[in-house]
Amino acid sequence: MNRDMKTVFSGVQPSGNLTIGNYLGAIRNFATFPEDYKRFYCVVDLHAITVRQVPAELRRRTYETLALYIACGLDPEKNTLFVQSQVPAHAELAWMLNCYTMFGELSRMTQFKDKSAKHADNINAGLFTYPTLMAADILLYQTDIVPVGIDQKQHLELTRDIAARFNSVYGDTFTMPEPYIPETGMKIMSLAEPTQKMSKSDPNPNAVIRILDTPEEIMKKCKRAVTDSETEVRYGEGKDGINNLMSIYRCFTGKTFEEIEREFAGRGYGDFKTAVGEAIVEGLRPVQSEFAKLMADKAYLEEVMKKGAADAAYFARRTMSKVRRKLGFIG
Ligand code: AQP
Repeated sequence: MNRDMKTVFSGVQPSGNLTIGNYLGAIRNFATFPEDYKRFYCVVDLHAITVRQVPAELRRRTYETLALYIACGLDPEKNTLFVQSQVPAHAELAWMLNCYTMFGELSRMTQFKDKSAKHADNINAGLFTYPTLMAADILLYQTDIVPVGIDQKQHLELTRDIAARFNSVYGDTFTMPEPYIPETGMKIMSLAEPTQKMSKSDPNPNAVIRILDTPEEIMKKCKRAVTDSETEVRYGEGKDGINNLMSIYRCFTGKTFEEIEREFAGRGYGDFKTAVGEAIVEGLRPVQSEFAKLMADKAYLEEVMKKGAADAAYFARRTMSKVRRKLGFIG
């Protein structure tokens, strides 16, 4: 690979049916990088097992996540689309980087704190070292740019700290990655508790709009979304529910907050919620129809995975041979 060429890496966990948060904060933006960038997009199944998964569901969602990548505009001929567990170098580098990551650093990660609270009966070591695996994912490909939602910013900063630490001991080994956080759709919030992030593993079905929800489900969830006791569609403090719906509407329509406020002046929340639901339904329609076609052809998806894994493994090997040599491993 020509090092003048910028490298992009990102991933999504197949840990639940994907939400419009995953779509607006991450996947939709993956397709915006120009063709002269080397682009790796991974289904990060190793990350998903940090919380208990039902194996058959994990397998199904792995296919689905890959199909959604393609349905959202990622052409497998132009992007390296692959499944993390099919490239063992991710786990190998993660182990090595664990030895260059401090306990105190991992203890400060807010995702670890949040997920430990949610899964108090299963606070496993993988949940704790999740960010080191994420660092391995990114550093393995000498990544320059990582498109993620703002919730992942802290992990990105840790990745940079780990890379800098390793480079300072062993000389220039890893490229220093930069997060790419989109201005719109930075953080989509739960429809039931708009101060919390919308998460695909949220057990409350009304909190989350999934990319594959039917139009009826989307309309129903929008209508039930928690708002406030006012009636004015206005972006402002204390209006978390409305702010979130306005952000979603903005992402799907391209309108500014001022335009949205003008559009719904004097019309109340009912009309606004209907419009938000319709914008989501329309925005997702082409993705859903492409997804259905792709899921009907498993053999094609397997071919994409295989080709993607081979391509990713080629680049991963180059970094691994450098890392192994620097650490003093033989061969
Ligand atoms: N609510 C969100 N708003 C904007 N971006 C979001 N992302 C996730 N939720 C939102 C972005 O989606 C990408 C993939 O996320 P992930 O699957 O790696 O894990 P996550 O951030 O932990 O996502 P979830 O939906 O909350 O999954 P679970 O419930 O399994 O933990 C990331 O780029 C993330 O920023």
